[in-house]
Amino acid sequence: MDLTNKRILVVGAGLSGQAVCRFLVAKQARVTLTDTRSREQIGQAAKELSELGVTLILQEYPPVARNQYDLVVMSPGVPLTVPPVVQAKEADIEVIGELELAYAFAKAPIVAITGTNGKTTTTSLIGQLFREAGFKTLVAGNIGLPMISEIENFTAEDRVVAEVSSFQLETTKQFAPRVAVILNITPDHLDRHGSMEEYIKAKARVFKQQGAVDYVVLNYDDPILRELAKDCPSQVIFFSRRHILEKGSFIQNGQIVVARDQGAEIITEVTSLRIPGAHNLENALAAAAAASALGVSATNIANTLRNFGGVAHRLEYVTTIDGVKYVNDSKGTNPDAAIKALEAYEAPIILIAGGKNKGVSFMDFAKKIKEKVRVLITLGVHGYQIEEAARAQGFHEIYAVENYAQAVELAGKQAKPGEIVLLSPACTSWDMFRNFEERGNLFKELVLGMQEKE
Ligand code: UMA
Repeated sequence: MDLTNKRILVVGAGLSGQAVCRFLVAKQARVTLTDTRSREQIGQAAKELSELGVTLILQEYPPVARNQYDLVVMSPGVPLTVPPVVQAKEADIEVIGELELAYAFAKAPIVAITGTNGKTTTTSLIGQLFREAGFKTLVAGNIGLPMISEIENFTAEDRVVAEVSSFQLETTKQFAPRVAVILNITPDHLDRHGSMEEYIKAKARVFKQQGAVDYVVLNYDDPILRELAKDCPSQVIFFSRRHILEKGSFIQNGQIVVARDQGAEIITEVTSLRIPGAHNLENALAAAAAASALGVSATNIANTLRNFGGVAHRLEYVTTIDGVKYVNDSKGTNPDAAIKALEAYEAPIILIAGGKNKGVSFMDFAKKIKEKVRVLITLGVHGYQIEEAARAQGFHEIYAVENYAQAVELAGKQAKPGEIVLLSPACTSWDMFRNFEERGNLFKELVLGMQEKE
């Protein structure tokens, strides 16, 4: 892709848009960046990008007319219904996302991980699998580092492990990872995609352009994915927590097994994994299958699986105070993720939940609350919806609070030794915070502050 002197409009001045602008400037493109935020809101980056020669059009989108731009590059969080996209399509101007742009410059084989839940953990784990097997590895994408900012530093001998979201997949064209992984698909982001069907379609784009030499790793236990397997142009490798498979990764006699054409190999005992919960076992199975497909040995896989301690904000152990364990699962931004968090523990749970709902039902979450939770503390703009759903299930031990300081203090007072205080909001953080990291960090700070006061 020759970008020299190309007139390119970048939409969204967050992490993704800023990285795209820097890349395009380095490629001598003529770059315009637009965002609904103001220069002050964008801060230092706006100044730096201006100095690099990027034209900034802020607090409004520029009109996009025929022959005005050669390309539009979208940030994942900007819906494709915004005027610049609609106008670009009318004017026959190509619209892609950062992921597609990065793909055009990628030389290393890419493992792309998507799914409703478990993406970040699995991406980190696969990254660690390759690194510990001796590969120079880039771990990037939705996990927080835009792929475009590093992609050219990796050669055909290296590995790229990318967490990809349905938002990023919506704007792909040629994107064809060497290994695509779909962990699971349950309702999420329906406010953006409009329907479950459209959401599934977006996820399926991860393998649509693959060829016969590529692999797609799919969860055999997920009926949606078993169905999708029929449409894959690449070689399907299933993983399963419940079934023994002829080929793929699965559990047999308490051990993780990877079976390939060359035969089956025992990797390690399920009990040797440090990451808790059945869903993490699925993440480990998927990671083992993907790493094995790209040449990581059974011994190396076993060593990494035994070492891997998980990622921040995902069932992250914070501390124990007076026999009460505090766990930060701020990344539990949808009901399914929060259900999995609740399922990961045997002890009674004091749950802090709520935030901004993404247009999904809390009914199944409420059923799990009834089963696992002793006290529910709700907050955020849609906390009341979780409260209503829990009451409809006959659960009434609920307190609505206004902020995180109140939530943590109340949780500390309510919890008894042996119990768990879990932040797993089932909602995004976007009503109160910039992102789930900020929310999780505040939770951890408040918990550790409480410990200091002891
Ligand atoms: N904006 C507009 N118009 C709009 C909406 C947003 O101009 O209609 C502007 C905002 O004012 C802001 C910018 O767009 O300045 C934000 O862009 P963005 O939302 O794409 O966020 P980035 O900072 O670029 O981060 C994105 C991903 N964010 C989303 O997909 C929402 C990050 O994933 C990702 O880590 C980053 O690129 C690097 O690749 C975060 C996320 O929440 C973790 N992802 C969702 C999830 O995991 O559920 C999909």
